[in-house]
Amino acid sequence: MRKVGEIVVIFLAFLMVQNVKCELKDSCERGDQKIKRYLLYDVNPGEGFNLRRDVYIRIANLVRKLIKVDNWVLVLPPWGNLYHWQNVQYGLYAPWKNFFDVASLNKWIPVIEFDDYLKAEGSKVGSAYILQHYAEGWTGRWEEKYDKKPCIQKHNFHHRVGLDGSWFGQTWGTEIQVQNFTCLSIQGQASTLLPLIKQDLKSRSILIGRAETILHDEYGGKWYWAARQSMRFANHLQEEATRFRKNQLDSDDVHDKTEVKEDWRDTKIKRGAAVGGPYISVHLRRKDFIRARGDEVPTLKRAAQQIKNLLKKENLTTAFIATDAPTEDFQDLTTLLSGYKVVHYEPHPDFFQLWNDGGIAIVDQIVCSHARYFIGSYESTFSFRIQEEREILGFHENTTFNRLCGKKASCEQPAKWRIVY
Ligand SMILES: Nc1nc2c(ncn2[C@@H]2O[C@H](COP(=O)(O)OP(=O)(O)O)[C@@H](O)[C@H]2O)c(=O)[nH]1
Ligand SMILES: *[C@@H]1O[C@H](CO)[C@@H](O)[C@H](O)[C@H]1NC(C)=O
Ligand SMILES: *[C@@H]1O[C@H](CO)[C@@H](O)[C@H](O)[C@H]1NC(C)=O
Ligand SMILES: *[C@@H]1O[C@H](CO)[C@@H](O)[C@H](O)[C@H]1NC(C)=O
Ligand SMILES: [Mg+2]
Repeated sequence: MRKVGEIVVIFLAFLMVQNVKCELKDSCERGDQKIKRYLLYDVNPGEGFNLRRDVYIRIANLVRKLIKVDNWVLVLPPWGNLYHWQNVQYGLYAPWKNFFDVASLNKWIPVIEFDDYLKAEGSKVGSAYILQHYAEGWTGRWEEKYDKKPCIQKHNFHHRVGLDGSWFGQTWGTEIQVQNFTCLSIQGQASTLLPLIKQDLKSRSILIGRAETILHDEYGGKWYWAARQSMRFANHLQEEATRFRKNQLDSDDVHDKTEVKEDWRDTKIKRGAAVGGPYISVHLRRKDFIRARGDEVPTLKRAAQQIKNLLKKENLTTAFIATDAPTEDFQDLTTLLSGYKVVHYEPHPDFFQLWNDGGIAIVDQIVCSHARYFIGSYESTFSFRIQEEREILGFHENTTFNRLCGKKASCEQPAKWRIVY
């Protein structure tokens, strides 16, 4: 009888341990359905679209490491009215599928749209960590570290008394309830966060705020490029760019030798194999860059001169211009380039209605990516993303890593971040 009692006690203890384990570690199996955990992230509201694409790669690679241990899913942060998207109504948020092929992202790591997260989990998050630098700045030599600290920058969250200590905050147009809210001073890269996330076993969902604070694990390395290749543009944008190239620029993938595989994982790039359409493409960044990078941004006259030289050098007569400049400036540039065919993408109002500033910018980028020769703007992430696209398409690097010079007739050219496998 004693024996049976002992066995029962041991069995109960075993059950309890199992239970505790399940509660602590949300990765416990229920049937064959592994419990999902969600990583959400957000970026400083002031950052533009193309830096945000870069932050995605940093976080996606963190998730790549997390899914080795647990069943993590990355929640894609909706696109709000970014600083440059002047036609997007305040408070409206667009899903990633408006701009990217989400099925293609999913071939790299598991991702879902925020809307689907809300449907599955409701507007709750276990822990939020808002990243910040150390108030005292860099301390001595470089070391990776993080510490819970008082918040030093503005954030959306506020404490509400009486509700089990939860915090509440507007996030992408939805009020999110956060159980544990922490500001985290950090210096390091994405994987610096691994121990923190692995220790936080109670939270099924974790939100990382101000994710641009952490660096890449390896910018330009193998995993950088794998994540980057998974970021294919949405079909409706690719098709628009294809139509435009065909109609306005006599350019198509067969002649240009820029055909891509259905699945980016099957792609093996032959450098220099891409020819590109019979035009040069220019990304002429203006607006805030004129103020912020004055000496490095050319006047329209100097830009026109450089474009003419390139057209002669490439023995071409057509220049495609992507720019955020006002229409008058584009007209002036066209005049300065008289004798050449100067092409600019103007969307049909229906297309604009649907995909807005973000969609147009991507069509501009795709068209730039397929040109025989590309020249971009100094330190513009918009230009950087075009250069990457050209790497993926297999262009010779001489036709890709070029920038317009500002005041000086010759200037330092962009670093060649070549694709690696
Ligand atoms: N359509 C279009 N939009 C542009 C162009 N250049 C800049 N923009 C807009 O301005 C934003 C620039 O911000 P960002 O993406 O951060 O790139 P960066 O500021 O150049 O590094 C883009 O996201 C676009 O919305 C362009 O050539 N064409
Ligand atoms: C929140 O923090 C408290 C105290 O550190 C901890 O006991 C609790 O498990 C945490 N909850 C979650 C969901 O992380
Ligand atoms: C330049 O292009 C023209 C027309 O496409 C062609 O006839 C000519 O041979 C080219 N010249 C050189 C030097 O490639
Ligand atoms: C690329 O540029 C370098 C440096 O200007 C030059 O030496 C090389 O010949 C170029 N290669 C091709 C294929 O144009
Ligand atoms: Mg920017």
